[in-house]
Amino acid sequence: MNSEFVPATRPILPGFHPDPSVCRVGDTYWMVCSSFEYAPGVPLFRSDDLITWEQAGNVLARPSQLDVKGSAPSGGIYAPTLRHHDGRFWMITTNWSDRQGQILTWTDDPAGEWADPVRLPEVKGIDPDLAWDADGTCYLTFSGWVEGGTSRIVQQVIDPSTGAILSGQTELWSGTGGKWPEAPHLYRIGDFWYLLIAEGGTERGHAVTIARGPSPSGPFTPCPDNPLLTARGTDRAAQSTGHADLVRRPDGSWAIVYHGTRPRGATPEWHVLGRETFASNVAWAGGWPELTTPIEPTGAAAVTIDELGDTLPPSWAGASRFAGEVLRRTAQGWCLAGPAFTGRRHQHHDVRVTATIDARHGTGGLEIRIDPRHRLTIEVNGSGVRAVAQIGDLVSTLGRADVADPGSVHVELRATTESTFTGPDQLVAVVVGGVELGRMDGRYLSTEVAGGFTGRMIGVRADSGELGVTAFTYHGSTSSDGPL
Ligand code: 6LW
Repeated sequence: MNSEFVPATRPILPGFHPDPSVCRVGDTYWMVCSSFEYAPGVPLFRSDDLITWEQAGNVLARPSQLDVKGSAPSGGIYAPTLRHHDGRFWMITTNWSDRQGQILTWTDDPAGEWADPVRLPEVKGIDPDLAWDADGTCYLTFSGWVEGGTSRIVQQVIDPSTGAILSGQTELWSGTGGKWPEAPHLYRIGDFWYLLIAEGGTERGHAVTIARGPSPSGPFTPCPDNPLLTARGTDRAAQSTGHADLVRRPDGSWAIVYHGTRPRGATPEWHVLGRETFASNVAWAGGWPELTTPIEPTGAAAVTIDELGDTLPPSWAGASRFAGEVLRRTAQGWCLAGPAFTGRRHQHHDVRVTATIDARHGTGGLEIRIDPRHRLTIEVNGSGVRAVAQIGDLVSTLGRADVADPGSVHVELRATTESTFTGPDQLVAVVVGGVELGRMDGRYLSTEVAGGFTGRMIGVRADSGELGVTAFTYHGSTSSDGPL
C-alpha cells in the first residue's frame, strides 16, 4: 500500500450505501449501491465533482423489475455494477432471495426508466461485473461458487441484450488468499486489463487487491504492492474498507469509490449506520494504481428535510415491499397499509425525526431499526402511545403515555452522540410535549449485534389497519458526517 495514502474520514454517501459502483459520462458521474430487502432497489446518484451527490432515482423502481416479497433482512439485492457502453447505461446485480440469478437492465437515460431486466438464472454467484473488449464481446465477471463451497472470481461471455450465455465458466485470479474473493471489476487501461477485487470478508479484514493481464481473461499478474486498500489493524475513522470501483475524470486523473464503516464507542466498537461510501484520489506508479488523498466533504453538515410531501422521494423504501405499494397519498398526508415498514436511511450520527401519526384507523408508529428484530418503536393506538425496544428475542416496553387525540399524535425519535459513555450513540423516544418515553443504548441497533449487510433505517411501521402519517421531518447534523 502507498505510504503517502491519506485515508478519508468522511463518506461521500453517508449511511447504509454499500457496494458502490460508479461510471462517468461527459461531466457527470453516476453511482449505484446495494439495497437488499428494500424496494425500490439499487439507488442511483448523480454528481459533478464526486463529493456532492443527489439521488436521481432508483434503477429497479417497479415491481416488474424486482421481487423482494420473499426477502429476509439482508437478502434481496446484492452488489450492482453500473457501466456505460456504446451510448447506453447497463446495470447488473443479483437478487439473492429469488434464486433466479443475475438481473441485467439498461437505459439511455439513467434518471428515467430502466428496461424490464433480462435474467441469467444459470449464472450462480454474486457481484456481477460487465466489461466489453474492442470487438464488442461482453465479459460477465463475478464471484462464483466452485467445488468445495468456496467462492472464486470467474467469467463467462454473454450477450447483454438477451442474457444468453456464450461461453463456459473460466476461473480468473482470486486474490491474495483472503476469504470471500468478490466484487470484481474489470477495466481496459492503457496496455493492460486490470482486475480489481475485494477479499477478506466485509468485516474488519476487508481489502481491495488488484492484478493485471494482457486480455480480459488474463492471465493476471498480482500487483506487488497488494492490498491496494485495507484498514485492518489501523485506527482509521473508516474501517472495513473494501469493495471498490475506479473512475476516470474528464482531465484524465483517476478516483476510486469504496465502502467502509465508522465504528464508535469503547472497545470493541459498534457501527450503526451500515457500510457507507467513501472516495479517494488515485495516482499511477509503474503501471499500478495507488490511493493518495481523500475525496470528501468539508465543513459542518446540518440538514432538515420534510420527507413526505406530495410525492414519495426516491430515498424512501419499503422492507420486502415497494414503498409505493404500501403507502398511499391522502388528503391529509400519507397512509401506510399494515403490516409494513417504510422509511429512509439513517445518515447522520446525530438525528432527530419528528412525525405526526393518525392512529384512528390503524396501529403502528415511528421506528428506527437495523432489522425487524432490532428496533426502537413509538407505537400509537386509539388509546395511547408506548415506546417498545426489541433486541432479538427480548421485547420491552420502555414507557407509556396517554394521548388526547389519536388522530394527531406528535412523536419524535432521536439518535444522539451526546452523553454516551461506552456505546456509539443513545436512542431516545419522545412523545408530544417533550415527554421522554424511554431511551436505549444504540449499540443494540448496530451491525455488531444484529449482523447483516444493511444499516439503520428510520421510518413508519404499520402493524394493522391503515396508519396515517401527516408529517415526517428528518433533521441530521454533526461536524463529522458528510452531507446528504
Ligand atoms: C456483496 C459483497 C460484499 O455482495 O458484501 O462487502 C456483499 N462486500 O461484495 C453484500 O453487500
